Amino acid sequence: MTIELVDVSVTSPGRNFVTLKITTSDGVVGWGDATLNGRELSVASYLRDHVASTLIGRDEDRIEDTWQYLYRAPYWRRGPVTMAAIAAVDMALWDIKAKKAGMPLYQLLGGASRDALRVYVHASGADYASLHDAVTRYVESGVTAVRVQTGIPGLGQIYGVASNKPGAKYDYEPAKRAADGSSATRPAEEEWDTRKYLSHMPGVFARLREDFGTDLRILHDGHHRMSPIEAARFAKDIEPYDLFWLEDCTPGEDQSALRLVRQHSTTPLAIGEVFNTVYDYQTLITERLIDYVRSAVTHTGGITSMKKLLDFAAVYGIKSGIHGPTDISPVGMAAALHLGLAIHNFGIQEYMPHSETTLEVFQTSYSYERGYLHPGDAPGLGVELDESAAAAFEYTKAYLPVNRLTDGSMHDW
Ligand code: GCO
Ligand code: MG
Repeated sequence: MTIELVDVSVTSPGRNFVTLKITTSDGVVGWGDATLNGRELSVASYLRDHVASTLIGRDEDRIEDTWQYLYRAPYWRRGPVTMAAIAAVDMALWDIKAKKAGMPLYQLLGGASRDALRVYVHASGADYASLHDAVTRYVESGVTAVRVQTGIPGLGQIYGVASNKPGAKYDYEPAKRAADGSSATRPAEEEWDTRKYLSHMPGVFARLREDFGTDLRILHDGHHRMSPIEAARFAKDIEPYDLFWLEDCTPGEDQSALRLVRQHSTTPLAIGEVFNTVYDYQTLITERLIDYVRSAVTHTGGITSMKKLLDFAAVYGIKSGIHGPTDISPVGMAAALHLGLAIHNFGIQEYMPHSETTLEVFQTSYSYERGYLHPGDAPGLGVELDESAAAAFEYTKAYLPVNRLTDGSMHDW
């Protein structure tokens, strides 16, 4: 059979998502996630204007060949827009192949290597008391790993700290619409001071260890804000608190920065949510400068290339920590779950539950229970987009914030 229809939908059930639908000549439908937070329409155009017509008539079973065709055809390789577009096609084709086989996708990837995927969730608070409450709630619900982010005295709203609105069901949504809910015209601006952050955070980890003991896995995201020497010092200072990982301590472009961090500390390191190919990891993996690969399946070319990347990492004893914030759609999340269930070098899965509105539009068969996720046993990826429900939520532009240092200079957000 062949690919007959390729459709792109941009919908905003609570937040924006770009979803690819591929239909075969015998009517099998596959879904792919192409959401690139804050730059959604670029990927939608890439798929609609430059990819869709080239797929019509191709054999849907030739997944590797289609991946290579899309990677090589434009001449301009890599980059987040291109790799998110390729990822969406790749996911949709794996979805179709597994549906045709009548199996959940993880079976085609080698079958389950574990019963379920351990997740980490996001606990945050503007101050220690509210962070402590958030961690307590999660621990009581059975969660074994928490990512902790907290407000820094003297700074306003910062990355990773939820608004803590009463009744808020999910933790943190960094892409902002305008205050009245309509499309934003520009990013919000936040203020940052690395010195204040570096002097505050070790004390927070010390208190968490004291209050929650040694079993709890504690993770933290530096969101690319430290210089190499600042990160080296920080990773060394926090060693006694035994973090599961320190994520994105330095800017992602500079792979060699992590050499300096590694020379000074045994705090495990994770990086990669802004990466999009295996080449972004070449130095990091071959020199064993990291412990966890943080790429999203959605931003790294899909299941085909993520599987190769993680197999390469496995040779060096490096594990997965696949990106799973709310800006990865339920389709992208399902792809991460099937892959994570199948590979041997699974580390942990990030889990930030989608809002109820999102889950009315995407029907999912994956399930969460007491700190673990399972992709479910529906054939394929196990996620279907309800197109008529999706049509009610028009695209609404939202931007990720930007950061300025206290003297007004631009800094990494
Ligand atoms: C994470 C990430 C996210 C990103 C977001 C940007 O570790 O989950 O840092 O919170 O900020 O995905 O779109
Ligand atoms: Mg992160």
